[in-house]
Amino acid sequence: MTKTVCVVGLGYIGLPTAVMFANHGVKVHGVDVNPAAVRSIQEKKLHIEETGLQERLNQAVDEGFLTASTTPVEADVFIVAVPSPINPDKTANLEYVRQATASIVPFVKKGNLVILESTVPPKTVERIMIPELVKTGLDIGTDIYVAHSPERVIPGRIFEELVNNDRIVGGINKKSAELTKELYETFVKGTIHLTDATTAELVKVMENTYRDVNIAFANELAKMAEVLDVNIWEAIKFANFHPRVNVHFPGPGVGGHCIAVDPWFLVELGGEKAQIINMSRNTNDSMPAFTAQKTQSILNRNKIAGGKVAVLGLAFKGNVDDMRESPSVDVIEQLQHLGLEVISFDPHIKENKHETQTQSLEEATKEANIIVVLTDHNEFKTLNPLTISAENKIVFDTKNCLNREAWQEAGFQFHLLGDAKNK
Ligand code: SAJ
Repeated sequence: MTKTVCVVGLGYIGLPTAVMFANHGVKVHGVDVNPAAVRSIQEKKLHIEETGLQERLNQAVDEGFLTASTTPVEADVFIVAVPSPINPDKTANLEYVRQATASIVPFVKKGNLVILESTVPPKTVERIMIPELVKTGLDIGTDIYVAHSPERVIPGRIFEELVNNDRIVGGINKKSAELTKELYETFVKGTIHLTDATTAELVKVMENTYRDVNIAFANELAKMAEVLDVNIWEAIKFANFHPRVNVHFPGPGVGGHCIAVDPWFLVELGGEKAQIINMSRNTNDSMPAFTAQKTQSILNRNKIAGGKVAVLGLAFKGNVDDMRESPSVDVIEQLQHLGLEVISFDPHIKENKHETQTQSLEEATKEANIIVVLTDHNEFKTLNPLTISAENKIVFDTKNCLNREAWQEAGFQFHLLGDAKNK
């Protein structure tokens, strides 16, 4: 029997997931509280950038397999894929998860399956979702089934990873997990591993925390590079030739809605026990200030007082249009704090999302005393430095994404984050 699916939350994960089911012959209804997002989907216009999404959305809507509205409808399966951000005090904000669950309560019937996809602190299904679902009056675990099936895809390669990545599915009981596995087998080619809901919640948060801690290690080493008199990128490259070593890379900070957020869930739950996680978060959060200070010291060394900084890259990482928790925003704030003037450019951030933004690379660089590259977009990697005119020919690469020789040959003084051999 073909199931019907209602996806609540049509953002970076909900929309690709909805589209994927629809492309595989499942009738999907997408729900979002934002009427503009719903309208754009109905009109087959994208409110997010993702490789392959437009074609798949067109197909889903044209074939009549994807509809959207601001309120849920009855379905066999409900998938909740809403944000789970942190509050200013770094505690988890689970209000969207709670509200989304509450919104489906009037539509949930006997035999339905409810799946949470959002990344959440361990025990969220138990403590936030179940108390809402109890209000259906149905028996949880026998009348309705509940599972956590965290997404694990990387923005920019979502469709490839949705299909090929393994999935971890945690049910509140065995039947819930099995039904969820059966559903995702519609398009998942990776192995689907079954466990309980709390373990699945922890696994997802652990994965991102592993990355955060590893990046913090790289950032700590980058800060030490000058003392050690090395190029840390070269050192990491060599260390990673060891078959059991995989050191991540330094940068101007860690952004995005996942890695910069999820470890705080464990800090909140673990308290004093979560020391390494807490310290890593703080190390990564210290990188924007470190980057700004380094920018200023380069200017000082060149005897440039004050100064205009051209920031290249507002997105939190290369080749995406996502600015959530972007370290670039913090770096700019820190630069301004130091009395520097900033003009920023990002070919992936289309509208005016930042007050320093210009849509013209030329305008950003022409009067710059220093160009600071914060995001490793392909457009920056392949920039021809001969076409860049600037007040002073100084460039600071924080992502090791530029061709040093080409920039130096074009007359630029080249600086790299984590490299003592800047010349
Ligand atoms: N970064 C570094 N150094 C590195 C790698 C990344 O500074 O060596 C920075 C990036 O520039 C960026 C941030 O970290 O600012 C995060 O980028 P990312 O590419 O590592 O991760 P996300 O946030 O795009 O996606 C992650 C992925 N998790 C893992 O790889 C363990 C993805 O699989 C998850 O689905 C996603 O989080 C999520 O939604 O949780």
